[in-house]
Amino acid sequence: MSVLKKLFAAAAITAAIFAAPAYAQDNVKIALVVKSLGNGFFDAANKGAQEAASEIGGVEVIYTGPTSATAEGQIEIVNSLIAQQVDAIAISANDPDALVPALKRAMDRGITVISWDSGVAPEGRQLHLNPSDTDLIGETIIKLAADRLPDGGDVAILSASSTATNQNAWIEAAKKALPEKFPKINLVTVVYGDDDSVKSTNEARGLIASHPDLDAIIAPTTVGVVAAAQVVTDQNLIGKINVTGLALPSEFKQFIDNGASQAVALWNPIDLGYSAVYLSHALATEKAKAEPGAKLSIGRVGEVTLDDTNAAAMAAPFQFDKSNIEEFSKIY
Ligand code: RAM
Repeated sequence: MSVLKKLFAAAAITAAIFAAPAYAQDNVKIALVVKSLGNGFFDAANKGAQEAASEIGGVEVIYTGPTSATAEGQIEIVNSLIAQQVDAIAISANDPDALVPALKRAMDRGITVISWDSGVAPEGRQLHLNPSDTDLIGETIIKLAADRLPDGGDVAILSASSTATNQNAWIEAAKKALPEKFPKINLVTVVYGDDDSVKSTNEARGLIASHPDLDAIIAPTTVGVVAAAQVVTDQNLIGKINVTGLALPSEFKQFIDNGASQAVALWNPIDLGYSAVYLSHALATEKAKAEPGAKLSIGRVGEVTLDDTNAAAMAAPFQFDKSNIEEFSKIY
């Protein structure tokens, strides 16, 4: 290379370095805080989160959460993430209010905070990403049971924790849909398994023991639905009690195969984790602003529009049954 060419090349490199936005050279640290570790749904979301990180480049995703699904455990984690000076926190919250002070502290220190999957109150985050429309999910979980009960029947809900924002919103929506759209379905009770397999198993056993006429258990949690289907299988109640709700196909396929369940629903957890990281990065690097009406890109997944509480919803839930669960069980 001639001296002149070398000089030009050096100048071009210098120009490129200075032209690049500051964050392109930084390592943007995004913490994906989940309700609890050891939950396959969140492991799948983390897959998508890591995918977004490598697609964007210069991003480190820290996957973290408490060992059990409590707000206290998440508050401790948020405090340590503030001390570590991460750039963004994307949280699926165990409580809409209890986390607000800690998350406010994070935002006061310049950390971007979003919630996804299970939200925090608007004052504790910049935006919230719902996997799907709340009313639609509420109606879907009842419809899944009602479709198999043409003459009506008794159903019970086995939820996650009693403070989980997402499950509580879905249950409220389900209760709203019942009298209008499913008048023959009788919701006998709601119990809470805390997204813990052992507690969910015990709660499912308790439901069956105290409601001998139960026709269906609806679990709007991937942990609870597996526990309930296992109990129905173990107690030889297949054909008597239909288990349904929100399930991860890879964990639940066996219960569609053995008939403990006819059908379940869910959205793509990989896309959800991907989108949470995508949005966190856009806000943290000031490529996007969270404000009502804003249309925000979520990369390969598309785009979402923020409502007047800075919340957005992704796609409609997808139904899994004998015809397609095998195929989806290989993906998530
Ligand atoms: C569990 C969690 C999560 C929920 C899914 C459907 O894994 O409670 O928050 O979205 O179920």
